Amino acid sequence: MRIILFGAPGVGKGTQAALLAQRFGIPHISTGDMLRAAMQSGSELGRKAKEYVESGGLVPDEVVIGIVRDVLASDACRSGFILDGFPRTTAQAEALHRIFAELKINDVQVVSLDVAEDEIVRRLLLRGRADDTEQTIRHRLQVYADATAPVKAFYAGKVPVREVPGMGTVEDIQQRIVAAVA
Ligand code: B4P
Repeated sequence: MRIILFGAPGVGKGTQAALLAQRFGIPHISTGDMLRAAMQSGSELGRKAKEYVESGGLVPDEVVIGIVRDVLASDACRSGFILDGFPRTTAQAEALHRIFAELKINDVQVVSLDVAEDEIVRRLLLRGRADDTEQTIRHRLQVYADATAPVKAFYAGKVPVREVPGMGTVEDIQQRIVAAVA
């Protein structure tokens, strides 16, 4: 099972990816989690990422593309993976396509989660992570509309794109995703 989980910030990508990873026994690759772990450890990657993550901007493409390539090339991803939060720009999607070709990775599906904007803001304010202030959330939603939403058009006609409504309980949404990728 090879899934790219796509959607706006706060649609529940991280929540659903963790459950899918458990269900299918495959790695959950979250660029957001990797960047936050790097920031916490104070590594060079973390120092590079900090200002972007804290303001709700996107970390430069070359930084995230490098870390994703290394993970996908690892043995752990041989039988599948869930990509959560990557790609977020068309340049990242193009790079990912080249990585798939290079590593001979096929059978990838995109699962696109959709949630109304008011509900996204409500969920993120409730989550209360350091980058979940009202101002940062609005900025992340704008960045999503400008830079990330066009990625879906990139995938149209290249790989199957499963549209899944992201409103409802976590369990209901999980069932919808499992049915969509079967
Ligand atoms: P991410 O870590 O990817 O976070 P996210 O998009 O905000 O959240 P997600 O959609 O995973 O929502 P979650 O399940 O947590 O990105 C953070 C930052 O990292 C970015 O702003 C950027 O700076 C940087 N970054 C990451 N990847 C990058 C890349 N590729 N390129 C450049 N920069 C990058 O759910 C949100 C909340 O809703 C949770 O509290 C959850 O409990 C709740 N929830 C989930 N499902 C629910 C449901 N069904 N009902 C009610 N609540 C629900």
